[in-house]
Amino acid sequence: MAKIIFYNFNYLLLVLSHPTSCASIAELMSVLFFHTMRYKVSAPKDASSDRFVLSKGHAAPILYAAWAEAGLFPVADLQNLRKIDSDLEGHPTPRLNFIDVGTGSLGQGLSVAAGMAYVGKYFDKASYRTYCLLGDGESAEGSVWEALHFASYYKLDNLCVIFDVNRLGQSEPTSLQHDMEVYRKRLDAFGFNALVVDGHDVEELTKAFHEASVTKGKPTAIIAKTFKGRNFPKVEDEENWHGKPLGDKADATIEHLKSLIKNAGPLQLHPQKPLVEDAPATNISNIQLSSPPNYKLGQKVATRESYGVALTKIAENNKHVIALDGDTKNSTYSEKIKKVSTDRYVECFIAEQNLVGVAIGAACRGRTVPFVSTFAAFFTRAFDQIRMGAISQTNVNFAGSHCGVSIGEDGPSQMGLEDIAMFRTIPGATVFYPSDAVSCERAIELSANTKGVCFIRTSRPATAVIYPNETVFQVIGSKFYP
Ligand SMILES: Cc1ncc(C[n+]2csc(CCOP(=O)(O)OP(=O)(O)O)c2C)c(N)n1
Ligand SMILES: *[C@@H]1O[C@H](CO)[C@@H](O)[C@H](O)[C@H]1NC(C)=O
Ligand SMILES: *[C@@H]1O[C@H](CO)[C@@H](O)[C@H](O)[C@H]1NC(C)=O
Ligand SMILES: *[C@@H]1O[C@H](CO)[C@@H](O)[C@H](O)[C@H]1NC(C)=O
Repeated sequence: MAKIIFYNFNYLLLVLSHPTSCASIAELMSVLFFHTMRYKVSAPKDASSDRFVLSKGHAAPILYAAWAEAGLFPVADLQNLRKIDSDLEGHPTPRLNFIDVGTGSLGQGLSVAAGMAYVGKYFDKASYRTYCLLGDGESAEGSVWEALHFASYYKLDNLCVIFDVNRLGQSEPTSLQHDMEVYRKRLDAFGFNALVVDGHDVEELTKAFHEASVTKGKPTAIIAKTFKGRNFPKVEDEENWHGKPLGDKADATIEHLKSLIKNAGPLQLHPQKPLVEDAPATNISNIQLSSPPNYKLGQKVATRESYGVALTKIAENNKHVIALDGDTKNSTYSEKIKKVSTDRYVECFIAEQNLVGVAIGAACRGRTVPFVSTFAAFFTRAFDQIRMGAISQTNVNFAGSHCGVSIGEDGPSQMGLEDIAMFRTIPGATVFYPSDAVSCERAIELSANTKGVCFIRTSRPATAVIYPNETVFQVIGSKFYP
């Protein structure tokens, strides 16, 4: 088990990339990939398979080694790690067919995993589980705690979060080092089934993952005490080895690791349950407004309101359309989707970075068509998540309201002033700035069918309808006032 993967990942990792960050999670990855998780190697993004998000994306080499060991591609291909013509980059991206989302900007993976778990529990209502592995250093990010709060509030018992507490960050020890009790208390307070384990003990890990799978009503956090550079002589638990090749220590380290490999055969403890193929089929193509725009020329309507109207219409047309918002639903009018079904709305509260991450997770594997809304100004604090969304090839639609100075008396803190510039820097993004209710409804319909990040910018004040109901719009270009 643990021994097999050790073998493959070491010979290349000792030379390149982040070997010590991989070594601390060798047993965790082995137990997850060869004992606990259920997935199809023949279809790595199968709808019913368990999900795995490596939030500490710099440990990508061990993830690649795990999939190679599972049989997805030849072990020899691992030699291409970090080569200019290889997709086996230093951090994972969905250019690889077994990766759902890009990670590497730390602190974002858990929001995405929470989005996947929310969809699994409440929309797909399927058996698959979601696993997310984080570094302890990365856990200082506020977005991690936003995601933890979201996961426990929505009782995501199909989510298992693993903290690799290896004591060290990049440039110095982490703030909490190996104070496992502080982690346990915090996660317990956040509503998790919090388990402290020896992260290098395969049997203990097996039991913890089993406990996670039978714990109902709350997510589980496995807080694994580990050592960075585990079993690398004179490197283990030492500072100054983050992201460094082992150089002239590599050969001796590989020999030492080989001497530790004892093949005791497969673990009998809590044998892996078979994959249950119960995720429903989805069809998210050709989404249409359930009825055409219905306005009179000159009628005064705010585009934020016609956003809500259009969202409701496409939600009526396609059951996979969902809305997410951060406590601004009666300003952005996303709350209108509740008229179709209250279930189609996901309240993410005032935590915009997590809001965006959850939407990116919800869009994975084409399970849903998310529309995520807040004031356009507040998307700026999630710029990194949006940027990573583009790297993740996400199809999330962003609706930002209260654009420009026209909101008036509320003042500049509420005004979307940077939003167009921000979304225009996102590779492959489509920016819609509809000028009236008719064009706004069509912009929503178009964005539901447009790949990549879409941004729809809406206004607060009521403005005159200028286009006849039957006007046809398309992506690219603009229309002149008729
Ligand atoms: C948002 C962000 N800040 C900083 C970095 C640079 N960085 C990459 S790895 C790392 C240390 C991570 O420490 P930890 O989470 O403990 O992971 P470990 O490698 O120790 O397993 C840092 C600071 C980053 N990738 N993303
Ligand atoms: C998906 O739905 C669209 C719109 O209803 C329809 O045109 C298309 O044929 C469907 N595709 C499949 C594969 O069922
Ligand atoms: C479209 O516009 C006309 C003229 O403003 C209006 O009378 C009509 O009710 C609108 N609705 C539809 C569906 O045509
Ligand atoms: C939103 O709803 C709350 C609760 O009903 C209400 O107090 C508040 O005024 C509403 N805000 C807007 C902008 O409509």
